[in-house]
Amino acid sequence: MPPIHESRIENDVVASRVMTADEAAEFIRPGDNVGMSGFTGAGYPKEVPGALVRRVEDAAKQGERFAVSVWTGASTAPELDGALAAVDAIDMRMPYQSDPVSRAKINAGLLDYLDMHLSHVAQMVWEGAFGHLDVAVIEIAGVTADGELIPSSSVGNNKTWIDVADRVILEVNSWQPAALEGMHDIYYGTALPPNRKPIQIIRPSDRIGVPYFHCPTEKIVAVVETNSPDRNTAFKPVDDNSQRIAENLLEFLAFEVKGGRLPASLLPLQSGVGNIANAVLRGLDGGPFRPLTAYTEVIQDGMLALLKSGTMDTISATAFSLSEEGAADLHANIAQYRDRIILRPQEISNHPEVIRRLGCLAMNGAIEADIYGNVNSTHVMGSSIMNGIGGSGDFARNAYVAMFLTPSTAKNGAISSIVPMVSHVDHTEHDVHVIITEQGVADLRGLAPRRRAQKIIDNCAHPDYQPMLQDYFDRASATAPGKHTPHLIDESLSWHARFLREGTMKLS
Ligand code: 0RQ
Repeated sequence: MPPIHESRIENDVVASRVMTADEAAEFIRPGDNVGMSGFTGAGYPKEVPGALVRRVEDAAKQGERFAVSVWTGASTAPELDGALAAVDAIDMRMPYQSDPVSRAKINAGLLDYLDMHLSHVAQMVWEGAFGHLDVAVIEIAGVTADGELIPSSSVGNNKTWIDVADRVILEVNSWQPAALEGMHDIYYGTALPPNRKPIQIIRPSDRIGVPYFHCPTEKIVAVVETNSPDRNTAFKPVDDNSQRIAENLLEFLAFEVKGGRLPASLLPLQSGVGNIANAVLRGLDGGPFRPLTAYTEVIQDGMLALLKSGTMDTISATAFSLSEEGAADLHANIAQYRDRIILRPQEISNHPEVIRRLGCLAMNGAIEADIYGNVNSTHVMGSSIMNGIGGSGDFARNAYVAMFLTPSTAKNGAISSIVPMVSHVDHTEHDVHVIITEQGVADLRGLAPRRRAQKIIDNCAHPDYQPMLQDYFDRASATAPGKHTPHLIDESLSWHARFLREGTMKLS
């Protein structure tokens, strides 16, 4: 472990609980529900998961199975999700992951995965829908003299985990900048119905909470000091397709502004992560839309660049998701960023009420979209999970304009991302306003299903697949029993058409 340069624990009671990660992991028992910090590779515990893996391996040597359920904010890192999945130490995982080892286990049927809207998690835990949370393992950036916990590079569900867990294990990571203190806005006003009050955010810059997590010191059973970087995944260089998708999106936004449907400074942006999002953010930098704001989940490199250049005013999110260079930039220049960044619990960053009120412009990725506008963000071939829905549904369902971005083909052109009927639906035709590929833009607003189909085929499909999709649509339109959303459904095999086969039902 790299040397620890400074202690960040100013409270004596908390300092008295410092121990090794192996000692701390003793507080986790087989069958426990464990709430871990971590969101898109930021702010996850760096040492205790490895110690837990060692316990699991020791148990296996004795012929015993040691597994826990792991609840997080979102995706973590190989040393948490990957390491635990590799030794089959996870019974149930929720609510989002993007780890290749976990993905393989989930798709082999060896790991139960609950893929949920990120805004739903905290309320369902408070409701008791998943049982009781036994232990919370939370990375923080420090502890104040009063025993307040300074959040780390992600907030996620940490407030809820600390509130509801019986036992709290803290990892105090001195790699995280001390100047994170004050950037967070932890809201303690949530309640279950019928006692809910309005969330008083009317601009992304509004603060409604406090900068710390409160945790009774008697719940803190172990404290581990660490000095380890976040996952900090490098970005792939922006490829041609991502560049063209970004250009199409920017052109669409310019058209909306020109038509008076969006203000010149746009509306608060929400952006998914990855190559395309990065290209979009780059395209906005120094452009005509300003001052921009973001009400989003994650802050990636491109968003920091927008703050730096002055194109963006404020970002509200729940986590960073930076490359190594992005993290170095944040750490070096945190003084100029810190007043313009707010990190909130994910139940607030993704709150439908707030997203709808602010009128967010949602930009998320898709695996495939169908000709009627249904979008699949999560499954390959209908049965294998890729990552999960994450916050895309929270935003798309409530956005002012819900945009989905995808290259028109996958796997070097072998697969069309525009299909007749998606193999799995995450975002229904009712939630999807605009589809954008490198081929063009399909603005679906105001269009009935068959008009949407023609627009998506004409504007978004790859030319190699356009004739096949047109053929499908033409034949479906000619032969389907219903002409509202025509599909080719094999009546000799279809579950739904069995009533027609058996003559027990007639369509009106
Ligand atoms: O697989 O890496 O094995 O080649 O899917 O695809 O093109 O690299 O795109 O990284 O932007 O991911 C929807 C998965 C897109 C992502 C999705 C294969 C493709 C590749 C990844 P390989 P790309 P991206 C904010 C919002 C849901 C969560 C979300 C996602 C891999 O955006 O997880 O939006 N979204 N959260 O080859 C078969 C197809 C395919 C396909 C792509 N049609 N068929 N494979 N792939 N299309 C963040 C959070 O919520 C935390």
